[in-house]
Amino acid sequence: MKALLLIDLQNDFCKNGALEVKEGDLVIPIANSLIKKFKENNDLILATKDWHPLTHKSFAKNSNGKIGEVGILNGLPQVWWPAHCVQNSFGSEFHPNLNSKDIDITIFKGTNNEIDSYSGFFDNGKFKKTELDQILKSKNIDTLYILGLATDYCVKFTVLDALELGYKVYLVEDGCRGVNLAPTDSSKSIEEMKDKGAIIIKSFQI
Ligand code: VGL
Ligand code: ZN
Repeated sequence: MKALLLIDLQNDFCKNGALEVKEGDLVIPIANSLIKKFKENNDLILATKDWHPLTHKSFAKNSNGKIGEVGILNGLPQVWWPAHCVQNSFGSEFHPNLNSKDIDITIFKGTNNEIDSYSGFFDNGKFKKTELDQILKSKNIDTLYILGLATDYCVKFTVLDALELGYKVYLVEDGCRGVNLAPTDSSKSIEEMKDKGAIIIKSFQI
């Protein structure tokens, strides 16, 4: 069985958001068209939400870091981000044009102040698992179609963990956009996902 997994389609990663991803909004119609297809086929639709407390230590201001620079948070390398996706804020809501009523299950991540969580499956230290893997297994899902924001962080780490956990993964390339702290970060991420076994496709092929 297959499922659609939408990564962090939240206001803060879209136009005028706190951690705006260039062209982030352009993936919303692509997500909606796939939501429609999966719904028509009775396939499961899941989404992740980045869901930080105001006091999250990935925020530059909470760790005396400089936005965009890399530091260390509890022993792990950490990019310092502007405050974003604060729990229950407007920025943490799904993009208003996303057909979120057809999302069956939402997984919240990044809730622990002390560690960031890019992947929908694990925190960045792989100390704790979210409920995502158990949910997928309980519904006999072995194949994931993944898209969202941002290519070089949450999409990438979700895809790599899914592959390690044994899922067949299709990355919907036109449904992703990246932060690109360095200009080639997104294209390098796509190469890495491909090298590790992800099948790179365009939405029209589904
Ligand atoms: C993300 C940076 C910080 C993402 C989340 O959704 O890719 N990136 N938090
Ligand atoms: Zn975050």
